[in-house]
Amino acid sequence: MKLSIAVLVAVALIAVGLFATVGSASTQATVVTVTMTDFHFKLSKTTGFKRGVAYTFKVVNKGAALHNFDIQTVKKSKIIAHGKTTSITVTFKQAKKYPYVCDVPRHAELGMAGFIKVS
Ligand SMILES: [Cu+2]
Repeated sequence: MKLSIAVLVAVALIAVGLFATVGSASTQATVVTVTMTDFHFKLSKTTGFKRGVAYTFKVVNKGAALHNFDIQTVKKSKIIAHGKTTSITVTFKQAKKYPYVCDVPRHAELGMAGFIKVS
């Protein structure tokens, strides 16, 4: 009797462990916070991007003006107001430098532009 309970507990623990492993592998993307000000982007992660890996860019507008985060040819966030947050999830397909900008007129030339280097 004692032995069978121990076996049951062991099986239950293994099952929980398997579920936890599968769950995290399929749903977790690396979160990168993109802080937007007038007129600058600051990314919480700037190096070590890998192709084939999912990244969720959490885009936060701390400026006064409207802004967005547009990874050109890949995906763009919506344009958001001061104090708002939005997000986009991206999996880069190629090892190259992906340019990003803010799409609001003149913001890129004022400094809201950069590159994400993917290897
Ligand atoms: Cu902007």
